[in-house]
Amino acid sequence: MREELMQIKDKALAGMAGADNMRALDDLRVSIFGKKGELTQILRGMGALSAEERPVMGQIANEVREELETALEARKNTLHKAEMAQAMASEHIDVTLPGRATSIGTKHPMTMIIEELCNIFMGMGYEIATGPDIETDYHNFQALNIPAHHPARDEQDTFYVEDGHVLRTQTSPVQIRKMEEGKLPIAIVAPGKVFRSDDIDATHSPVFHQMEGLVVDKGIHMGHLKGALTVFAQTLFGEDVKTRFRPHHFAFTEPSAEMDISCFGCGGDATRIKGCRLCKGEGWIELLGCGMVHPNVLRNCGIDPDEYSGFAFGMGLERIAMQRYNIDDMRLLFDNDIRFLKQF
Ligand code: 2NM
Repeated sequence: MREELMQIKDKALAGMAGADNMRALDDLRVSIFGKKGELTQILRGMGALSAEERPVMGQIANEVREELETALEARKNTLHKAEMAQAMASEHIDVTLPGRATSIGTKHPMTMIIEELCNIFMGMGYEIATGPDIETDYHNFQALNIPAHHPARDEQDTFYVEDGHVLRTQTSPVQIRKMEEGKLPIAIVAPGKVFRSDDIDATHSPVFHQMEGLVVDKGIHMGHLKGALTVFAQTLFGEDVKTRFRPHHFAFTEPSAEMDISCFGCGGDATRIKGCRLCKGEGWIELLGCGMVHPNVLRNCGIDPDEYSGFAFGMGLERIAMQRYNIDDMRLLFDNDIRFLKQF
């Protein structure tokens, strides 16, 4: 047994010296001291020895164990230090490197305008309504008192898609759908994309944005229209802004008008600032179209025009964004150049 113990010791010490990483050293530890380890087996066999031999062998076995444990610990420390040193050399972090910036997005100017206008109208008690971009010919034209072959259909240069559908040329079909639901009174604004087959230039795009509004109740008249739209204009452009209404024609309203606002560049006095860039010397800027909803339109939606009346309005949003943010070319709003967009 003494022989065996010496052999185990020599082999273990040689093994430790040869173990060049913590993993190998730990495997070696298990092969010596583990449950089935060589030294463990020997110590277990002690019970079979005679009473004289047991204390002698026991002492030798304990000395061997202690010596191996000490050697193992020493080797462990050496390997640990070496591994740490290597990790420090290969994994060091250069804390002086500049950090990686996260780029945070900004709102698109059109989004900001839509939110600003929605907030103004919500403050006046209107709800926001939306509808599909692809509409039936009925909702986009016929219900709005624009029959087949009406010149408005040519003017608008509509994108026709398959079986009786069009890309909506205004957001009015949203108002039609709201009236068809039959819940009265109604006070809504409908912001969204509209589509017209226009060539692209600094002031035209085949895709642009509109916001239209609709109020239907008993006793609604032109005074409500003028009051509501004047409050809207003054909230958007400042309370000194004046409005004026010029007669116009739309198929879906009667009477119809266009609303101008006094120029916020020259304060409405175009003679004060010679050649005012905003109103081109007019003193007024056209802002929107409006009118009293045509009785035919109400009837088309199942509303009795003898009982109810309403006003409606519509405006292009790109022009408002361009004035608001001093942008001189509409294409900039659609190019999606981050360098341009993040300025706002
Ligand atoms: C405009 C101008 C005038 C309008 C009319 C309707 C509806 F559905 F109630 F008939 N919605 N929007 C309207 C009226 C739109 O845009 C320049």
